[in-house]
Amino acid sequence: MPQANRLARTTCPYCGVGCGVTATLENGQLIAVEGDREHPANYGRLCVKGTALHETLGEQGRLLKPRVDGEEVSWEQALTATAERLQAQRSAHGPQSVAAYLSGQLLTEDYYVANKLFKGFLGTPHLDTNSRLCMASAVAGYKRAFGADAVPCSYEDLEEAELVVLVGSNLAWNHPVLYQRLKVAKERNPLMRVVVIDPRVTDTCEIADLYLGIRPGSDAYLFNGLLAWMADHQRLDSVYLERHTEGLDDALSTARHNADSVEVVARECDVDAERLETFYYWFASQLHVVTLYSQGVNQSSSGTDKCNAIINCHLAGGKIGLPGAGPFSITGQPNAMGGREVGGLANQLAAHMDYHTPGARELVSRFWTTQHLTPALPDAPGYKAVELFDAIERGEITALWVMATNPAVSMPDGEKVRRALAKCPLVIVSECVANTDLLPFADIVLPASGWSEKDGTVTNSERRISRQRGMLPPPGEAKHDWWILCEVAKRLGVGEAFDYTHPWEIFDEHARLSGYENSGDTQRLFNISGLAGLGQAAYDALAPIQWPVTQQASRGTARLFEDGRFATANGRAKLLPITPRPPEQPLSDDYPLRLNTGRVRDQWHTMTRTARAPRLMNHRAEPFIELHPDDAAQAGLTDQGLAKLTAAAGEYCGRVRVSNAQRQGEVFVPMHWTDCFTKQGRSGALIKGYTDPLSGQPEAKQGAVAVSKLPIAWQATLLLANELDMQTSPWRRSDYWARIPMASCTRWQLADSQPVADWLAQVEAWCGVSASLWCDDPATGRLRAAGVVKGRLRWWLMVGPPDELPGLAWLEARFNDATLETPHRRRLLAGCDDGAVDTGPVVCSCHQVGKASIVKAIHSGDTSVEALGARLACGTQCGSCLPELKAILEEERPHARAKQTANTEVA
Ligand SMILES: Nc1nc2c(c(=O)[nH]1)N[C@H]1C(S)=C(S)[C@@H](COP(=O)(O)OP(=O)(O)OC[C@H]3O[C@@H](n4cnc5c(=O)[nH]c(N)nc54)[C@H](O)[C@@H]3O)O[C@H]1N2
Ligand SMILES: Nc1nc2c(c(=O)[nH]1)N[C@H]1C(S)=C(S)[C@@H](COP(=O)(O)OP(=O)(O)OC[C@H]3O[C@@H](n4cnc5c(=O)[nH]c(N)nc54)[C@H](O)[C@@H]3O)O[C@H]1N2
Ligand code: SF4
Ligand SMILES: [Mo]
Repeated sequence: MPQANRLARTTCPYCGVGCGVTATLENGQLIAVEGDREHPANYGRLCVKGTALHETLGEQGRLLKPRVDGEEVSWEQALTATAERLQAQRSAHGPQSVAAYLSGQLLTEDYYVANKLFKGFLGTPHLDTNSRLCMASAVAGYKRAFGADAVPCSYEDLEEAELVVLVGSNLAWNHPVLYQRLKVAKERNPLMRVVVIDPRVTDTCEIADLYLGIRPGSDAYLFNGLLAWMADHQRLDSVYLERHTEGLDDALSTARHNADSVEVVARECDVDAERLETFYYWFASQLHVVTLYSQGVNQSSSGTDKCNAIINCHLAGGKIGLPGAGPFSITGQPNAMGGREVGGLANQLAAHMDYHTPGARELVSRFWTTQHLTPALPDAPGYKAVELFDAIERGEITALWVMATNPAVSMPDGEKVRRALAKCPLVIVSECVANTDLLPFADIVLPASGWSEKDGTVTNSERRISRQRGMLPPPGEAKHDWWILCEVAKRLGVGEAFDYTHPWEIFDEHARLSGYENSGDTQRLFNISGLAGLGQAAYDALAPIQWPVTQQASRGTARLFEDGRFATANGRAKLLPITPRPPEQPLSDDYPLRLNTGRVRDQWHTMTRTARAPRLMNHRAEPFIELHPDDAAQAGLTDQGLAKLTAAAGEYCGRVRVSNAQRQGEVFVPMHWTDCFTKQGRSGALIKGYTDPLSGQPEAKQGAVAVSKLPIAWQATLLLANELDMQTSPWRRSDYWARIPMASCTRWQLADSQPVADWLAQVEAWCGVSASLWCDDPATGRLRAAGVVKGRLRWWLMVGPPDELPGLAWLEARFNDATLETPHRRRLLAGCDDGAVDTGPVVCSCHQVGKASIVKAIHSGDTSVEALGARLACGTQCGSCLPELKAILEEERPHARAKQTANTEVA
């Protein structure tokens, strides 16, 4: 008998906005998701990644069984091997030879247990996290200024601000729901202004009143200049500075030294002086200013300084601790904040205490009862991510446990990291999916449960703790990360400290530690002791709440520092003297272009989950290289051609996107593609491992590369029935390939420098199925062919550039036909139904609306996104494509008008 639908509330596992999700479960399956209307992060909204969550689930492609040395084994064998081999490395090389590399995508409970096991009981400080690549500079900046890693703001502050400054943040794509909230607030408050500071014109600029397309890496000049300007124009809040801060004189004189006039700053930042001064004027004359910053600031060899340059300006103007004001570092991962809270960075201990916090080491030892252990809790920080992999390469660290991250892709100096992984005697990987670039390096593979299966908490960008709830059983033998860690702890002989039976017990311990001997003075700000002792039922029912949560603040805390007291020893916030530094990766004759890397709207990091939802592959299907028309022309590149980037550390191939959104001399590549999806498209291979000296965060936004045309003799598109899509696919030997999973087949884009003499023989050799129908044009080298076996379409091939492809939906559907009907069979080479129109590349992922349909609607009179939405439904669900719709409108309107005028004239 079918069970009735059940609704469950949980939290989205992607970005740091931390949206509440309501999931519909039917017959043990999660069949739909929508935004939780009561969740204070999103009030019912979801972005396109969130709305596709249920399409990423299912057993296929998941890791189902543990493996040791490539063999599937029982959990008992896997856990024993993990414990024994870790122990063996420790005995042979000492506790500090063992390391863990964690992730902001673990739940707080998983994270807490890992940190406690490695630092507390294995006695190694070498436990770091991918948040090092992400938030480390923001953390270091806050700690220097406020004495604690404390995000002062709430999302509401963005809505209440009069001026919102977005620095190095493509909010429209990367925190889409927050962007939507900001956009609505701006529509409601016509006085609100938005400034975007980013070398690239991004979709976020859609709502910008002012855009500053600065030279990459020059942000510190810009904010130093602002501080000096405020001082020169009597816009400092001297009362606030006097009462609540220190360090102004130093900060100001340093700022004046290197950014003493608008002209100097305009030159350093390569922006128009008048526009720059407009920004200064706006910032200085508003009290309610939020500066929201992200990876364009953090991922820099001077990221911490840039964060402080921003914070300086807020302190100097007293624009903090008020509604609608503050320096707001927006977090990337769903639980980067939770990881910081448990102490998951190598320079932290636990509960926001670090090695320099007086008495912290003794306190944590007492709490964990590790005082009498040898080795004891480490007394100095461990290696930060880049140093960690260097230490592995040196042979100093010999055992590494990686959880929920993929350093083989996301670390800078990718080839070096891979060498280190290959060399490391023991690599343990906890992972959900069966295919990643990291798994081939693993000696022990542990299948982990994933979103919808795991149970625990995450903290979003505004310090709000929400529950992720387990709704489905993990597939195969996959287990929860905390459980795996506890079982290994038992086999290492420290089981009594890890005898948890449910995540609520772990959360409870974490909450108690945060309040343990915490006198409540502001120095240990991270305090959620108000959430201790919940018990399982209250934990399960926990409603989203912002820390600190204490007896005095039992309903959480929306905003910090309202009383002007900071978490420093003397309670004062610090302004810091900032000397701007250029990027470490030098441009040269060999590598003359500045490389920028980042995200695309519909993919999440290494695509292990988002590529499982075919509609998310449509927006950007292949790795790409975006560059300015002049640079393209100089290198002889055309839009949609193929090109290669070369850097000192490695190479990258992708499809060319010629774009005016890029500054001249700069290229942008996405960070998402891996060896699972393309031949050579890992951005990490191009970046050197230079880091910020304070935070250890790598300079992922400022590489140096050269671009050249990829020499090719042909391009082809091969669609394959999924059964024929093999790991060893021989077409992978082509100079370029990109694999694009679709709903009922797999698409491959291929290109090579060697001509193919006989395509029909070639494709038969590749697929083992000969061509049933084909047509070719020897004059142009174009060919279309298809292989049909017993009435079923097995493959479809087009030799020619991909811009000649028909829309692929019709062809894709043919792979589902049990027997191809004659009319369909006849249309196979055309690739579409008779008279069918090509809808073009997908712009709106939610409703799968293509560009050609949009252009057609504009030409027939639609002049606004609303009109397009009414006609085609595009942009009416998550809204992420609205900026792109607007851009197409801008582009097409003149043509449409011309056409309409012409029509009128004819009439
Ligand atoms: N769709 C999607 N959303 C995501 C993610 C994802 O993978 N996909 N990942 C999540 C994670 S973990 C993170 S950390 C966030 C990141 O969110 P963002 O920080 O918004 O993402 P990025 O695209 O890496 O970089 C932001 C912008 O910085 C700009 N930039 C580069 N150099 C400079 C510079 O020198 N100065 C300034 N001012 N700007 C510069 C880039 O051009 C880019 O537009 O996104 C989160 N959200
Ligand atoms: N060039 C360049 N490099 C970058 C960046 C950039 O902008 N440019 N950005 C950096 C930033 S900000 C970030 S955050 C990183 C992100 O980079 P990564 O962390 O390496 O990327 P993900 O794909 O998110 O990796 C998460 C892995 O964990 C698995 N997983 C998911 N959930 C679970 C779970 O619950 N348990 C376990 N055990 N596994 C799980 C996923 O399948 C996936 O393989 O990349 C960094 N690298
Ligand atoms: S905005 Fe972020 S948290 Fe919200 S639905 Fe999208 S990816 Fe998930
Ligand atoms: Mo991140």
